[in-house]
Amino acid sequence: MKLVLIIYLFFFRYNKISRTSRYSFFFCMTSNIKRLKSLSISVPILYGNKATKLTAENLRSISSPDHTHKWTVFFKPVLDYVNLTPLIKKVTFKLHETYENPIRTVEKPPFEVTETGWGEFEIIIKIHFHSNQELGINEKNLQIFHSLKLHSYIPQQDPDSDVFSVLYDEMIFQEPTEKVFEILTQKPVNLLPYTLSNPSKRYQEYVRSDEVEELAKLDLFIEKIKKKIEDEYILYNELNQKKLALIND
Ligand code: SLL
Repeated sequence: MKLVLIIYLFFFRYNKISRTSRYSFFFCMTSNIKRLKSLSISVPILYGNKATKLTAENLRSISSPDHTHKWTVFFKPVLDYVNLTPLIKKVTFKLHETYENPIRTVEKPPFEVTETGWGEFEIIIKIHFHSNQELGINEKNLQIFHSLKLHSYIPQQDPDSDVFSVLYDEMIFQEPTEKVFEILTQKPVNLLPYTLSNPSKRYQEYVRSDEVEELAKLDLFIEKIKKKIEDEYILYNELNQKKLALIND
């Protein structure tokens, strides 16, 4: 179960450039409020779902007999102690219309919704920010699309174990107001050095220097695996030749 989560995180870190270009959020605005120029604050976030198969025992307590899973969809900062409540007014989760009151509103952490059901569908997670002048967040909400996952497609995994579909991303606050800076830097962890991997794509792509190193390591690893496959292939051909020679003898 933990392993699945690790694999997901690993996978999305590796694919981070494309993910981030799709989901990076920029909060920039024009107002008289003083802004900290040439500075961006990144808030690493996690969103996704956990799903548990309903057993005969806990099925009994549920009114709909066709429900097969219990699941929780959530949005949270990676670091539990990062407090986003001064910035976030509410988070809404838009469920499939087969659910009663499909738009669920959560006004304080934990920003999550737990339900039971039988099918997978896309959940729209909308983060609504406070419109306070001091915060200067022009973009008043941001939308994240999450595909609810109930079933594991990993053959090695026990089909009855919990399923996690958790994605990593970052909210990037560009040129934050002093207030936002103060809120997000109460703990030192939010200030990370950032390098643009491609300055011409300034608005699409942010890559942390340690991630560049990690990507380079992964590339090396991939090369090693490729080499191993090639060697195995050569060996296979040699053995096959020998086999054919023996058959012909
Ligand atoms: C599918 N396109 O067919 C999807 C729809 C809908 C899931 C999935 C309903 C829960 C309830 C529920 O699980 N909906 O009846 O309260 O797979």
